[in-house]
Amino acid sequence: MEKCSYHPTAAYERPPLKSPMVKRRKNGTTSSVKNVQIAVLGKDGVGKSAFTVRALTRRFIGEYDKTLESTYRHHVELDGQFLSLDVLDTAGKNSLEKIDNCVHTGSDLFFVLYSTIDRSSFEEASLLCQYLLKTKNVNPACLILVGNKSDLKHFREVDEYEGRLLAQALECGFYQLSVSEGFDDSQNVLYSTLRQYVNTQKHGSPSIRLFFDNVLSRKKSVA
Ligand SMILES: Nc1nc2c(ncn2[C@@H]2O[C@H](COP(=O)(O)OP(=O)(O)OP(=O)(O)O)[C@@H](O)[C@H]2O)c(=O)[nH]1
Ligand SMILES: [Mg+2]
Repeated sequence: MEKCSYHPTAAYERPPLKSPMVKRRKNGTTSSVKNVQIAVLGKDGVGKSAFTVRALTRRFIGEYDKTLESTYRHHVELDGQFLSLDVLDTAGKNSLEKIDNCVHTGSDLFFVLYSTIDRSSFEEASLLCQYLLKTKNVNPACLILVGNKSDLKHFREVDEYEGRLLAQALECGFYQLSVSEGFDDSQNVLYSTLRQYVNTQKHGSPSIRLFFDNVLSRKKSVA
């Protein structure tokens, strides 16, 4: 179901799309390619770059340039639908301008990360989510709260139920994981979200409540 290419490019310079994008299968049939713009947000150090690279390439790279903001272009085939992903891995201090930019450059999905060993990052994630939902009118179905670093149990400052409660209050998706422990949890978070997004686009928008009843009744924690 994955991957054809992996190209970090400069921040906010999302590559222009050729329209219409069509992919030819081996059997000669063609299928349109859907572009999905994704923004990864959260306080510095919560694991945004680690999550992005892990979900796209399975690799875990311990240290990243802290000021480097990158967009990764990646191609996947999911349930017969070709997707061209542009994943914006934000870096540095969050600002309203930066978040506005993510919205205005047309992000379809927002992953907001916090670290389970840093309560202030959870508070910042909460503010970020509220800003996206209330001020920027982002659909909660397009917002996913992710608690990272669940492997560091002895340093834990945010319990899983707190993340789940916040997500329920905001009606957004929620996962808790450890990016460092394996690639499958990060990929599950990405692909489950993409699958839901593509289905919603295909079959019309179900009610948000129905959507989150589905999401929240599935296994919430992949940790
Ligand atoms: N133990 C543990 N460490 C992690 C995990 N995820 C990321 N890290 C580490 O946390 C540190 C920060 O990760 P980054 O991916 O650079 O965080 P970031 O959010 O991109 O940080 P900025 O780009 O500075 O905003 C690195 O040392 C990672 O190796 C995890 O699940 N568990
Ligand atoms: Mg980073």
